[in-house]
Amino acid sequence: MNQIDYTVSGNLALITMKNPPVNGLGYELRRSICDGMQKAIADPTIKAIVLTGGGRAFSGGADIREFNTPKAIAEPTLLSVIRLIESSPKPVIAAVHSVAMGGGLELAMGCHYRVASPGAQIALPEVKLGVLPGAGGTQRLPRLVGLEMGLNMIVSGQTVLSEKLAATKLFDQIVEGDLITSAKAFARRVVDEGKGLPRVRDIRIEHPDAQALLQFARNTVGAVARNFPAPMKCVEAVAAAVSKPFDEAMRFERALFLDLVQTPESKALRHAFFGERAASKIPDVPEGTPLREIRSAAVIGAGTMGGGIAMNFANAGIPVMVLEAKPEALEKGISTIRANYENTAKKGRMSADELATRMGLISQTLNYADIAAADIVIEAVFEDMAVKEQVFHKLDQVMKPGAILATNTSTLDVDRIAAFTNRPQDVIGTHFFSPANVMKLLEVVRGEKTGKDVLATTMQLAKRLRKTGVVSGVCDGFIGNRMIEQYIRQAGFMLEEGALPQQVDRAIEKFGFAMGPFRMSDLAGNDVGWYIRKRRYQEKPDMKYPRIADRICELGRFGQKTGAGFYRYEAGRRDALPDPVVEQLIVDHRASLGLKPRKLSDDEIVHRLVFSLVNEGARILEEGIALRASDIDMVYLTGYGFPVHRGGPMLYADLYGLYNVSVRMAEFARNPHGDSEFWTPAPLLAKLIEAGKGFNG
Ligand code: T1G
Repeated sequence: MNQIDYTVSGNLALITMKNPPVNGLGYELRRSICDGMQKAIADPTIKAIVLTGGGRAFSGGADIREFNTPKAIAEPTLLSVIRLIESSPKPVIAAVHSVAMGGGLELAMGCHYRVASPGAQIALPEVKLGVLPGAGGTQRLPRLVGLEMGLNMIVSGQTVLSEKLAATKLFDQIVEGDLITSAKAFARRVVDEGKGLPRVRDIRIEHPDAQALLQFARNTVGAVARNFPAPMKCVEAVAAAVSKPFDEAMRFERALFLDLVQTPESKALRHAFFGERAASKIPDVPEGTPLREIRSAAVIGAGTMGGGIAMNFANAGIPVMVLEAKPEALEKGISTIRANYENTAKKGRMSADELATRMGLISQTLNYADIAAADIVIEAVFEDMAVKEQVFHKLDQVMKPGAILATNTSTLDVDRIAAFTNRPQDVIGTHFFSPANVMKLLEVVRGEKTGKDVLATTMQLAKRLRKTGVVSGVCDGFIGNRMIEQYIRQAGFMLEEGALPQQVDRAIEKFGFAMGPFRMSDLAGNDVGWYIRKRRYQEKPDMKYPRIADRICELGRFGQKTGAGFYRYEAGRRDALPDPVVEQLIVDHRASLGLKPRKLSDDEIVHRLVFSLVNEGARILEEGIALRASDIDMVYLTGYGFPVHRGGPMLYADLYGLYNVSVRMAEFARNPHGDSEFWTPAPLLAKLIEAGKGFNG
């Protein structure tokens, strides 16, 4: 009983779960609840039992960490705990507060009565983890809140606040004030009035046309959940609640759950759940590191990036001042921000008041003196070291002591930038991804001298800006861009070997990427990559590089912004249309190399692209640029459109099997054209294969 408190008051027993942080229903807690229940049932002086959660949650559900381990199915399973409660000869009253999710809500629904505080987060979010409620949730929730609401909550995983469910059978009372006092009073009334032992399983689901509703749900889910099997199985489990006897439907639900929990999609979603949380943990920066207060911000540069960055602060309610060198640039930047907000408002996603509030938080200036008092300043000027040097010299002179000086550079050396100031401990990289007000990823680049408090403050700011902050060390391209460079190289080699842009893009988009490399390049602007490659050719003259992208740029085909790139674009449209000019250019280029084109399979295309990320990611990991493999996955899931149902490049490699990855890499290395040296497995990869391990343990 070490994970509950068991207290008695009068003829009531109070069982309080205590498994911080969220009373995850792991084996120990399940065991403890059963022990507490048996004790109360055996005690003749106890007439009713109140069950609640200690700390910040009633219960956040099953302990996801136990999934796919023996503990998850060790008796008493959650099903057994709920069965013990439901069959109790004494009434069990759940006192629900803060969070009752997943198995936590299922536990409450197994009780005879439920009282709740207002504002409690109620959800069956299992579908977001690639599974479905596996302890009766699909059978009990529709019985308590109605078929339509139950179906919607289970298929979407959405959270509903307890008071919104006050009119349903889910809660017998929503109680203001002290929950436990009210729950005990309710329990005493149950006993005194002999209100009996109502079981949710005995409630009949009433609906005028259940089959039509279920068919509508099947059609809707089928259309949107192509890569995820769980939503459709949620519908089928709820359908069983309508058509099958309770116990048979429970067995059906359990079978679906056990099937889903083994799927790669569920493993990917659970990996992302924990990966998002792990990313904010920095081994040598303790939890309690004092933070600097961020009450105001400044952004240098009102271009696409600077404007987007400023919007992040306004969206978080943080006043931000935008500085530009020229009035016309400043004017253009601010009007672009306003236009973005107006566009959102036009779509009904922002009210006029909200728009005014956001714009009211954004001020502008041409004068550095005006930003001196800002708590953080983020530079988003041209990606050129000389320009950065000018800006950081100025910031060093102007900014108040203790201000954080951040650079939005996407590849340049943050240590060199820090050295332009006398306060390198205050300098950090905050690499936003375009469009900065949309993309969730924020690479937080830790310089050699960046202070721990500056790092901790910036990571906390990432959360306030609703970004996924991932710490990167200093190297060319940090984590994401360093890996994507290898990905783009392989894509270019494959054009030279025999593929066309549309085949490469189609193959990787079928794998699940939001956009293939050539469509992505046309969108971002082919000149961006061209600028970096020119630098690369100087820095690494021996590095083997495909050259078709250069040929495309030499024709001024920079992509959508010039109406043509790897594809052609009709005026005012963004559809990427295959272009015979490009195909001829590729044919001519192959001939100039003396290359006889060959057929490449989609499988080769996909795995050369993905495993190029994996091999470079392994090098980044062993160099300590990334703290953990799941950080690399979070970078790709939140910044590069890697398919969520695959979990990120490193998890995909784990599930593919690292030995099998090395076999494919050996195959790619035998290809005389695709840079066989690059395909030497990174030492860490070889080590893990040797140990029979994966990147993620
Ligand atoms: N299992 C294990 N750890 C969990 C957990 C869980 N269910 N929920 C949270 N944590 C950890 C989390 O990793 C973090 O750890 C800490 O708690 C605080 O979380 C049979 C099969 C509950 C709304 O999907 O949505 O029940 O980083 O930072 O913002 O049908 O956590 O501190 O080490 O998110 O206050 C279904 C998932 C499970 C709920 C709290 N339940 N959790 O949010 O804190 S499957 C869920 C959340 C299931 C049954 C099925 C949120 C929260 P660390 P946090 P928060």
